[in-house]
Amino acid sequence: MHIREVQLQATVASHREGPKAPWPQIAFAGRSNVGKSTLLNALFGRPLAATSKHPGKTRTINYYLVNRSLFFVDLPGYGYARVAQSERAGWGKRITDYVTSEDRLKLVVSLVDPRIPTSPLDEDLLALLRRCGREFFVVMTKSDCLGRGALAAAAQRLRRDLALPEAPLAVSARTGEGTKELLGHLAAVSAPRRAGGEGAG
Ligand SMILES: Nc1nc2c(ncn2[C@@H]2O[C@H](COP(=O)(O)OP(=O)(O)OP(=O)(O)O)[C@@H](O)[C@H]2O)c(=O)[nH]1
Ligand SMILES: [Mg+2]
Repeated sequence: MHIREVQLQATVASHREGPKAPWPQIAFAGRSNVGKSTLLNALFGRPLAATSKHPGKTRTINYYLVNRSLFFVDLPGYGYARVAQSERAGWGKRITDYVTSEDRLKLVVSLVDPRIPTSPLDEDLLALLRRCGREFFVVMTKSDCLGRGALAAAAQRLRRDLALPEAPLAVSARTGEGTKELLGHLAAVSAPRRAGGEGAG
């Protein structure tokens, strides 16, 4: 997929207040600080999404309209300890609500940090996605921060712990590693469905 055009279309607290357009949505989910917003900026080739070295930057659901035909959705990060328990529970509910009830959601890109032990929060997200029958694609962020051997070991661990059919894709917003492959994977989702395929209408 080539991103010719992108703009921030909506910033909302709940997906129910999100854009009404029928375009498919691809959501980016992961723990706070894993690099969702930074990866989106790398894919866009422009710093549209606000990022921070402190966790808890993105607290709303942000919709980016790509090529006037597809939304990339930047979700609030989960697992950020330094917010009130009530707000954390609220985020979990909002993400769960979005994932379980948004018809236009076609794919969830699940971002995981290869530098830390497999997170139960990431396991929870994948369990939710599997329960709802959602398509997902796992990527390891910040690949520039690990040596090749450590990255390969993390990929095997995550594949095993998260019961993935293949090793997660390594990406880096800093070096650009994996971003072309990721866009290639997303293109399959955004391509118009053939007649008779699901998702028509
Ligand atoms: N070295 C390196 N740092 C990265 C990379 N991607 C993100 N970061 C850093 O990680 C920190 C968090 O990035 P964000 O994109 O704000 O993370 P987020 O997942 O959107 O976080 P929340 O909005 O809190 O959920 C920032 O300091 C980024 O510069 C990467 O590929 N390589
Ligand atoms: Mg963010």
